Amino acid sequence: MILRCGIVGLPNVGKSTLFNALTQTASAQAANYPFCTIEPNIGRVNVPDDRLSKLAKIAGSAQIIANQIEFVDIAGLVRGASKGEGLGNQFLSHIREVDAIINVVRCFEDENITHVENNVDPIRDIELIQLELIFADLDSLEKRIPNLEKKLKTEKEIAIQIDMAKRVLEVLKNGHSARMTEIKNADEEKILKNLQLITFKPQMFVCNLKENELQGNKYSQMVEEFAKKNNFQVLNICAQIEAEVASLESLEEKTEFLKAVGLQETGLSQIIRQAFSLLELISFFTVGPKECHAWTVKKGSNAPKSAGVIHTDFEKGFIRAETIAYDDYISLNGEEGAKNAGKMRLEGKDYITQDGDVFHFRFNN
Ligand SMILES: Nc1nc2c(ncn2[C@@H]2O[C@H](COP(=O)(O)OP(=O)(O)O)[C@@H](O)[C@H]2O)c(=O)[nH]1
Ligand SMILES: [Mg+2]
Repeated sequence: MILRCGIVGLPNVGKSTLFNALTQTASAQAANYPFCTIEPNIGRVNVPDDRLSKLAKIAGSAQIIANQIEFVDIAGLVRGASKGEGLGNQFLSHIREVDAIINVVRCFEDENITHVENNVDPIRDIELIQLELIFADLDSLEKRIPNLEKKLKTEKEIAIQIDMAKRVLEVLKNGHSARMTEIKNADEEKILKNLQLITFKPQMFVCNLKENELQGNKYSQMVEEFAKKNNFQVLNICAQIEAEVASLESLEEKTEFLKAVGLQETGLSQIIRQAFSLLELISFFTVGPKECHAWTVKKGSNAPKSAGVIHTDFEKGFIRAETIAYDDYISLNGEEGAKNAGKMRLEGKDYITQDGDVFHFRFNN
C-alpha cells in the first residue's frame, strides 16, 4: 500500500522546486528500493524514521527497508482550472487520484518571479485554490447524481448514496469543502469517501519562505492563523534551501549546510513525515537478522489486517501476533531481553496495532 500526495498551488510558488528536491534526495538515498520516477511528475520517497536504524543495530539486520509514499507534482492549478483554464483537465485527473493534498503557498517576495495574481497574498491564494477544488467537485457531483438516479431503478441500495451526494452538493454550493458535510456515522463517512471528492481529501499547507525568513514572516503567520482556525496542519520551508541541500553529494556536506542555516533536519523530511500522519498512517516493524522492515498500516487497524499488509496468507491464517512495543525493544536491547522481562505480548485478532509495534506473526498455512 503506497499512498500518494499531490503537491498543488498556484504557478511560481515553488512546487516543482520542492518536488525535484524530494526526488533528487530520494534517488541519492542508499535505498533498497531504487528510486523510481513512475511518471515525470510522480516520485516515490522513503519515509524518514530514526527508529529503523536503532532497531536494525540491535538485531544486526543486514538490510533496512523503510516505508514509502509517493508525491505528484500537479501542474495547472490557476483561476478557472475547474473550467479548463491552464492545464485544467489534466490537473483534475491527477488530483482525483491522490490520497492527500499538500498545498504549497507562496510566502516569499521576489520581484523577479512573477506572481500570477500580481502580489503575494497567501490567504487569497489559498481561497482561490479551495474554490477551484470546490468547483471541480461540484461539477463531478452534478454529473454523477443523474447517473446514480438512473441506476436507482434497478439498485435500491443506491438511495443512500444519492441522499449523501445531494447533501454534499448543498455544502459545496455554499462555498464549503466536502469535508464540512455533517456525517452521522461511519457508514455515511464511507459513502462520502467513495464519492472521491477532492475537497474531502486530507490537506495540509506548506509555506514557502525566503532563505532568511525561515522562522516565519507576516505571510506565514497569516497562513498559520488560517490553518489553526480551519483545522489544517502547516509547515514552513524554503524550497530553494531544500533544492540546495538536495544537490549536495555527501551526508557531511548536507549536515554542515543545514547547521549553517539553522536547521536540524530538512524541510523535506518534515513534509514526508507530516504527510504520512496526514494520511492517518502508522508504522509497525518486523525485525530480524535479514532485514529491519517498516510497514504501513491505517491507524486503528487490527493485528490480522496488519499481518495482511505483509502477505494475504498472514491475514487469512492469522493465529496471533507476538508483540513488543518499540520503546521496550530498545530499552531491553531486543527480542530476547523483552521476552525475559515479560514485555513480549501475545496479541490476538482484536488487538489494535500501535505505532512502533514490533511484530512476529504466527499463522496457519
Ligand atoms: N526566492 C525564492 N525563489 C523561489 C523559491 N522557491 C522557488 N523559487 C523560484 O520560483 C520560480 C518558480 O518555481 P517553481 O518551483 O518552478 O514553481 P511552480 O510553478 O510552483 O512549480 C523558480 O524560478 C524558482 O527558482 C524560494 O523559496 N525563494
Ligand atoms: Mg511547476
